[in-house]
Order: sequence, then structure tokens, then C-alpha cells
Amino acid sequence: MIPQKKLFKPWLIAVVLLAAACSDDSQSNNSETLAETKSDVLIPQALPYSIVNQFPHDVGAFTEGLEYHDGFLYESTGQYGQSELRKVTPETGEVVKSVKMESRYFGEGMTILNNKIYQLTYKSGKGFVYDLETLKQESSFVFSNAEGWGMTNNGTHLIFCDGGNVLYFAQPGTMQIVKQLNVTDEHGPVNEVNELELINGYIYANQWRSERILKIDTTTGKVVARADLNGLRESAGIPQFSGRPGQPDVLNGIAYDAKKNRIFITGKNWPKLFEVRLDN
Ligand SMILES: [Ca+2]
Repeated sequence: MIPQKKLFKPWLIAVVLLAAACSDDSQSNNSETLAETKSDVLIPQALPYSIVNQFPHDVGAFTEGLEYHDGFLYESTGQYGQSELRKVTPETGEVVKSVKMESRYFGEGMTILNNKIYQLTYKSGKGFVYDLETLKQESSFVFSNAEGWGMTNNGTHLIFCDGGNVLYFAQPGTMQIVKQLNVTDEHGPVNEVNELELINGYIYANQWRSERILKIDTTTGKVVARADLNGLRESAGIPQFSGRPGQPDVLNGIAYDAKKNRIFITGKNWPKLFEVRLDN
């Protein structure tokens, strides 16, 4: 047995004091780390909006997907028994071509990639591929998400969401997921990300049941800016959301004309399509 007194040595005191000093240093470092973490939280920039133009929009269109291509808007509409894929003249709202979906499908997000239109359905786990020119349905695909919401693409992959805060990057056709991006802002995950549009390298998304448009960094998933479009409906004479059938529903639909740098916004059953300026 080692005598107890032999454990009490001056070097041991030095070690204890050193440990205490290190502990203080460590706390100090932690404080600095916390401060850095706090300063790293990105407060999204506020994006002011202005209305550039107002065009007619079919109040019968429960807009779920909207994209601009070569002079026309392509629109996917929802509701069982009413879902369609449409080709629309933006300035007049005229539907120049449309295909009706089977009544068991509820149309959702859509996007155009390599002269094909990809369209999600809401709860069927199935999507469709159409020829861009004829709108003829060419094939279908399946996906494992419980719900399909918005969709856009980056020239290579389809990018879609399912009601949560995740953006899924998928191979067209197989729907194999190659990347997932969590959308977050200064408060944490941002859920119910809905209709999507890739504009100048950022994903713009409207958030379901809000009049907000989020600008999302495609590398980090962080919301870098937000446009609050509260007041847009009022200024255009569109009644506020009431939930009553036949009345204008929520804001949904973002499309971008890259050649003319025009952003189009509309909503489900809205009588108007807006050309707006954000930071474009
Ligand atoms: Ca879109």
C-alpha cells in the first residue's frame, strides 16, 4: 500500500493548477466558438418586390407547377378530376394546348428538361413524362416520397420537394436521388417549401400558405433572402385566402424567362399572373 501522504506532492499541485488554467482557456475558447456560431447564422436579406406587369390567368387553374420556355408558360394544375398540363400564352392567359390527367391523379410540380416535361403527382408516388412539343405523354416514373410538391431542374437533375424542408436532386427517368439539401433559415428547418424555380443559380421557392418567396443557396440550403409578397393580392384586387371553394387559393407558381429576365408569379385559382421584379 502506498502511504497517503506520498501522493501529496508539489508537482501534483502544479498539474491541478495547470488543468484549472486549461479549463479556463477552454471555456474562453468555447465562448469564442459560440460567438462565431452566432455570427455565422445567416439572417436572410429582405427582398423588396415590384409589379412590372399583370396578365390574365385562368381562375379554373389550381396552379401547382409553372415554368417558362421559349415564349410560353407551361402549367401543371391540381385537384382530382381537374388536373391538366397546359401550354399558355403568358400575356393573354390563352391556353394553346392542354392534356387532361386521369381523374385519379392530382397534378403537382413540373419542369422542362431536354425537351421533355416532367410532372409529379400529389400522393400517387408516380410522375409523367411528356413531349414538350406535342404534350403527348411518353412514359411514367415512380418515386418513393409520400407526396410530390414542387419541381425544377438544374440542367442535369430534377429538383423536387415533398412538403418538408428537403430538396431532392434526382436523375431524370430513374428518379434515383443523387443529393439532398436541407432548407434552413435563421430559425432552423424551413418546411412546406413548395413551387420551385432555379433563377441565376439560386432556387426560389414559395412556401405553402404564405406569401413568401425564399431564395435558397443551392450549395448550403440556407435561405439567403426572402421576399414578402403580402399586399400583392390586395393591390391587384384579389380577395385574401378564405379557404372557400371557388375562391382564389394560396400563392403558388414561379416561372423565369431568362432571356428577358422576367419572373412570373401566380396562385391557385388566381385571376392574374404577375410579372414581378425581385432582385433579378
Ligand atoms: Ca416553377
